[in-house]
Amino acid sequence: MLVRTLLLTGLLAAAPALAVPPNVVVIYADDLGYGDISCNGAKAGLTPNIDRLASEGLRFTDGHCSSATCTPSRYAILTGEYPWRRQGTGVLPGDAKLIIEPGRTTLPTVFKEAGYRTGAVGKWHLGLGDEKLDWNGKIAPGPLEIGFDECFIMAATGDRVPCVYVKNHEVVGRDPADPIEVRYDAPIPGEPTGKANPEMLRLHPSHGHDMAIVDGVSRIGYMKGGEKARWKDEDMADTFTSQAVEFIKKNKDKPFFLYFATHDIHVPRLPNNRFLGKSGMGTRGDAIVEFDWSVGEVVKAIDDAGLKENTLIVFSSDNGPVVDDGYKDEAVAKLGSHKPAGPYRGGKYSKFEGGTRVPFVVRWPGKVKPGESAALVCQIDFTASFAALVGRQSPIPTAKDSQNVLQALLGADPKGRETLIEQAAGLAVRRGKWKFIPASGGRKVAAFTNSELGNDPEPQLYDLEADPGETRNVAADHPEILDRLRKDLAEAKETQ
Ligand code: NG6
Ligand code: CA
Repeated sequence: MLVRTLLLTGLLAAAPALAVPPNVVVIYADDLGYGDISCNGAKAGLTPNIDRLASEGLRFTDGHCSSATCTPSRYAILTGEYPWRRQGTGVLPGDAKLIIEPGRTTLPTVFKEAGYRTGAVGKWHLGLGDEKLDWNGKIAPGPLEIGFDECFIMAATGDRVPCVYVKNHEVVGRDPADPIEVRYDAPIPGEPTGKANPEMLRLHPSHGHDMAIVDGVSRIGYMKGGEKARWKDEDMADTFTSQAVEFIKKNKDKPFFLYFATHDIHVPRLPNNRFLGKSGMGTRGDAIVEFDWSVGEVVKAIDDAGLKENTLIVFSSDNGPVVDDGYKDEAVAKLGSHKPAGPYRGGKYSKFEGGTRVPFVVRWPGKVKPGESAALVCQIDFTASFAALVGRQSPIPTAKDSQNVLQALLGADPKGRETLIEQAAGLAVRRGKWKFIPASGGRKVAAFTNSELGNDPEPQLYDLEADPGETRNVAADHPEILDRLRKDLAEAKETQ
């Protein structure tokens, strides 16, 4: 251990002068729960590529996204700031403007300023453009204005319009003769909708999702035109994965940072035919198998390029799991004994651990010893931690919630953060084994998704060591601890 620590200290002290700085690849799943991968308890063989990655790396059992939905978690991972400090960081519509200010220090600018080539592939969901964006013109500001050298993305989610890809500043396959119109406030006259034309659908909504019909699936929001530019849901994983692989191949001779954010396993779950039936759990499970394939392809591209030893891969998810998220895809009926959140309570939208405790693996052969870590770490820490990795000296004032937990990410520190604020509809606090959820009104279970939200008129305190499933509220037995965590929350809120 001593030798290892010294080695790491030596490595880090020498970081600015590292002859070959490590590449960093973030593989970011959408809605993948803690228990959705075999190495975290799902049935054997469901996720062989992820399991291999985990067996070659460090698997965290207390790794978190900042929030129990997508946009805020993505805001946190890229800025290092708690999203609840800012208005407008909730789940965004597909025509929202960019919510990260250009010029600000971000996760990608940290790498860019250290001489890395930076790329974003996949789901964006942080807004594009400033006020009213013309999808037929230059799409900016966006990823390129906040630190990425190149991007190939979808604007928001698979279930939101516009259903097109954006490469750098342009819609891929745009056709001036068939302009794209996007709106969220009212239907576009003459265009079919899921609500008015259910006979046109191949996948029906279970709630919401009854607006524009694209590729036989009704979505959130309305769009018209851009027929040739529209994506095919079944090809999306192939498209994003090949873009990620191409980025790796193209940049194998220089240091690079790749942010690879898949659409899987978000709704609508329409995996490619070759994955259908592979999980035995319906299309939600098949989307996990498809996602695992994507992970395998990206890791293979890294290893085949001879970059295995010199690439740090982080694999995680943007929020906890949800089973029925708005389409009749039989996810609930075919779930069987599978536990998407593993031993944790709640999932997407929830203040219970299942909301933000997600799959979390770091692989860096030769530098990170394979194994398991119980350190408390959060994706919000990537900005400060990777700044330290690339030898950046100056603090990042705008990334004030990002802690340098590099030693924990590398396996040298078993503890990680002292405290963490978890966000769903409301906030919760972690300190070591303790979890505090302030008293909150509102429904206990979400109307459609059936997610346990974590609301309770009484304050809740859980001892996660004795009770990982948050079943016994021990607030009355530990007033002093309740007090301590209340103060932690108040202090975090006061930080400007
Ligand atoms: C909800 C959608 C859900 C999903 C979520 C965002 C309905 C009824 N539900 O509003 O399907 O899109 O937003 O998911 O429309 S996230 O992973 O991008 O945060
Ligand atoms: Ca998500």
